[in-house]
Amino acid sequence: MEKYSYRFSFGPWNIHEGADPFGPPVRPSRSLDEKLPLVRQLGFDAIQLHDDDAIPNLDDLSSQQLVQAARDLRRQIEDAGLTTEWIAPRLWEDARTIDGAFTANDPAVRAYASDRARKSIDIAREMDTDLILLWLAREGTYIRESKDGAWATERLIEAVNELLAYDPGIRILIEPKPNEPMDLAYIPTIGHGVALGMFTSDPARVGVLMESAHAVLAGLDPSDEMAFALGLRKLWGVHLNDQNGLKFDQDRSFGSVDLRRAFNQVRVLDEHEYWNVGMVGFDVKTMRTQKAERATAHLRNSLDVFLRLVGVVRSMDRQAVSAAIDGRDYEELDHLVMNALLGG
Ligand code: XUL
Ligand code: MN
Repeated sequence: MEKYSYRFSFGPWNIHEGADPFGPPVRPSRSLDEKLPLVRQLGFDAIQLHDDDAIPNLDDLSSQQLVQAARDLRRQIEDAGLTTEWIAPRLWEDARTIDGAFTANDPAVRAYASDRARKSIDIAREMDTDLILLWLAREGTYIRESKDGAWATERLIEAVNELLAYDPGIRILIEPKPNEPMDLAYIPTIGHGVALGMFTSDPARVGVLMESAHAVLAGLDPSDEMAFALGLRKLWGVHLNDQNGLKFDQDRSFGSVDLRRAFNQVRVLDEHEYWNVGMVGFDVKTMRTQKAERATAHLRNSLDVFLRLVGVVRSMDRQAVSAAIDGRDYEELDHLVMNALLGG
C-alpha cells in the first residue's frame, strides 16, 4: 500500500503477552530478537524503545558495557532495515520511584531518576537518535496533600534542564497523560507539556508527543491537541490509538472506536505535512482474547486505517469543502465528511 511520505513506528511493548490487572499473561513472551523482523514485515520503518527494552539489565552495567550493548543493538536494528525513533527512560517500575521519580519527595529518588534518564541519553547517542521521550508516569499524586504541585513543576523543569545540559545534541519529547498509574498527573495535556518546555533552559529542544487515548482520557479531542502543538511547531511525535470513553487506558487500534475522530487526526497531520517533522507512532495493544499467532493484527489494522484515511482526506473535494465553509453550510460540510468516510 502507498505510504506517501510518512514513516511509521511502534514499540516492542505493543506486541504484548495480554496480562491485565485481573489476570496473568495469555500469550508467550517474545524477545526483542523475535520482534525486530516483524516490524518491517508489518510495514513499519522504525522502533521506539524504553531504555530497558534496549538493554534489559542496564542498571547492572558499567558505562562502557552500556555503550557496547547499545552499539550491538544498533547494528541489529539496522540489519533489520530499521531505525530507532526515540529512547524513553522507564522510570515507573523501579521500587524506588513508587511515589514519583523527578517529583519524588525523597531527594535520593530524584537523584536516581536523573541518573537513569542520563543513561537513556547515553543509549540514544549510540542508537543514532536525538530524541528522548519522557512519559511522566508517576509524576503526580494519589492524594493531593502528599506533594506540593508548584514545587513539583519546578522539579520537572530542573530535571529537563539537567538532561538538556548533559547532551546539547538531544531533544526531549514530553508525552502527557492525565491519570494512570497516578490518580492525578502533573502534566495531563499537550498545553501543560508545551508550557513546561517553554520554561526550560532551551525551549527549542523540547517538544511534545500526543497520544490519542491520553487526550480522550483528559476529555479533549486528539486532533485539537495535535493542532495546538502543530501551530506552535512543537508536535514532534504521536502515539495514535483509540479509547472508548473515560475508563482505563485501552490503547485500542487506531480508528476502531471512533472513525471520524481518527479521520480528523489524520486530516490535521496531513494538512500540516507532519511527515516533515516526525514519525507516525502507534501505541496499540491487541485484545486479551487474541491468539498468539495473530497478536500483531492490531498493528496491521492501525497502519491500514491510517493509510486509508490519508486516502480519504486527500480525495475530499476541496472546492466543495471550501464552498460549504464559506457559506457557513456546516450541514453540507458534515455530509461531505460522512460521505467520504462511507466510501462516497
Ligand atoms: C503509557 C504510555 C507509554 C509511553 C511510553 O500510557 O503511553 O507506553 O508511550 O513510555
Ligand atoms: Mn504512549
